[in-house]
Amino acid sequence: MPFKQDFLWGGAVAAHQIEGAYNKDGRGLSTADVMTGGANGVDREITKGVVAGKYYPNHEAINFYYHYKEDIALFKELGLKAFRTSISWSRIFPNGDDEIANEAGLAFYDRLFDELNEAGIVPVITLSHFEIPYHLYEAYGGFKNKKLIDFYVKYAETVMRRYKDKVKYWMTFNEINNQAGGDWDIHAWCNSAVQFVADDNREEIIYQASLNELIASAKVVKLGHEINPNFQIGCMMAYVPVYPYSANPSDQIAAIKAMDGRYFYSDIHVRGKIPRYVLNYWKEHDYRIDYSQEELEILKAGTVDYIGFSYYMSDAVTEIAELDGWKYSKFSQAKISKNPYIHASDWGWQIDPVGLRYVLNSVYERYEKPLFVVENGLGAYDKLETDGSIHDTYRIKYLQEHIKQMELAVDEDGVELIGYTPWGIIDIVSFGSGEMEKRYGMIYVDKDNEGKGTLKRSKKDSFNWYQTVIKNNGLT
Ligand code: BGP
Repeated sequence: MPFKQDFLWGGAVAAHQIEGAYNKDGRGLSTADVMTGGANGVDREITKGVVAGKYYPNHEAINFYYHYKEDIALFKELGLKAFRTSISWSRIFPNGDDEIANEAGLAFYDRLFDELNEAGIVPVITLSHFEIPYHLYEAYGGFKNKKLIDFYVKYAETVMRRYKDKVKYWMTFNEINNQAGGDWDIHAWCNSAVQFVADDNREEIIYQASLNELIASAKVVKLGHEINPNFQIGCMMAYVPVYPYSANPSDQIAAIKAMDGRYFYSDIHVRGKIPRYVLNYWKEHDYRIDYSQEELEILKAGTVDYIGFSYYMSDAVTEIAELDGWKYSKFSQAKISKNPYIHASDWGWQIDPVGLRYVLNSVYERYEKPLFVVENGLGAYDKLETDGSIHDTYRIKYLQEHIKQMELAVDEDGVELIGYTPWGIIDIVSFGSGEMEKRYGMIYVDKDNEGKGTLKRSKKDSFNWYQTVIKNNGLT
C-alpha cells in the first residue's frame, strides 16, 4: 500500500462552522458571528455587530460545543486517526486584547482534546480558522494593524502552553492566501478582520495584513518549538492550481503569474523570506508595505515544519481576448474561468482529481517539505430517504478519485504525505454561503439553511465506505 502505517486518515472542521454556543461561557463576539446566512449564489452579509431579526448560522452551527462527546464516538466508530478543528480565539481572549485568558474557554478545549486523545484520535489544530475577535476589528482595524501580531502571538502562546501535552499538530492561519488581491470582501474579513472604505487601495492593504500575519506565524512557529520541540507546526494554504487555458505561450506566463498570488504566502512560510517577484510587484505598483529588518529575521527563524493545504478544484487562465464568459482576475492580470475538460459542482467548483496530483507534485518539488491534505471534499445536495438513509454515491466517487491521485503522488512521484482529513467530515455550516444544505459530511445533520431541524446525526453511505478505506489504509 502506498501510505505509511502511521498515515493520518481523518476529517476536518472549524470551530465557527461546528461549535455554536457563540456567546456562552465567556466567549466574545468573533468576525464569524456577524456573517448572515446566504445561499447558493447569494453572498453573506457582514453586519456591524449582531443585528436583531437577521439569521446568523454560525451562532448555533451544529451545537458541537454540547454534542462533541456523541460526535467523537461516531468519529471513533468511523475509525478516524486524526481530527482537524480550530480553537475559537474569542473563547480564549473574548476581546483579543484582554490581559488574562478566559478559563472557561480553555477548559472546553481541555475536555475536547482529552475526549479525542482517549478515543485514539490525534487532534490537528488550526489557531485561526476564519475567525478573529470582533473587537480587534473595531478597535484596531484588523491585521492591517501590526498590533494584531502580538495579540495573536499571546493567544497562540497561551493555548500551545496549555495543550502542549495534548496537541502535537498545529497550523497558524487557515487558507491565508484566500485574501490575495483584495478582490473579495469576505476573505479580507475572514482572513484579516479587514473592511475596506471607498478609496482604499485594497491590494496594498491586503499585502500589509498578509505580511503581518506571516510575521505572526513565524513568531509562533519559533515559540512553539521552544514550548515543545515535538510540535509539528504547519502553514495552511488553499491551493487552487491555475492552468494555462491553451498552449499559447502568453497563457503559460499568465498561469505562472496567477500562481504567484498563492506562492507568495507559502514561499514566505517555507523559505522564510519575501520573494523577489513580490518585491518587484510592490515597487512597480508603488505599494508601501511596512516591515523592519528585525521582522525579516523573524521570518527566517520561523519557517514551518509541514505544508497543510486544501484542495477542491482547479482553474484556468487565458490572455486570448475573444473568449467569452471569462471573468477577469485583477490579481493574475488574466481571465480566469471554466476549463472545458472538467465539470463543476452545483456551486460551480470545477472538479479535477488529477489536479490534486498536480498540486502534490508542484508543491513538493518546490519545497521538499512534508505535505498534509487538510481539506478536500464535495459540497452537494443530499437526499434524506424515508428510511433515514442517504445514498451519497457522488461524494464517494469524488473522494475515491482524489484518494487515487494521492496514491499515485505517493507511490509513483515520491511525495511525502502526512495525512488526509477530508473537509466537513460531519455536515456543518458552509463558510462561503452560510448554508447547511451545501453538505460535505459522511455524517448527516438534520438542519436546513433557515436553521430548522432536530440536529439529529445519521450515517451516510460514505460513512461505511470511508471506514473501509481507513481499515485498508487506502483504496483496495
Ligand atoms: C475552505 C475553508 C473551509 C470550508 C471549505 C468549504 O475555503 O477553509 O472552512 O468552508 O472551504 O467551503 P464552503 O464551506 O464555502 O463550501
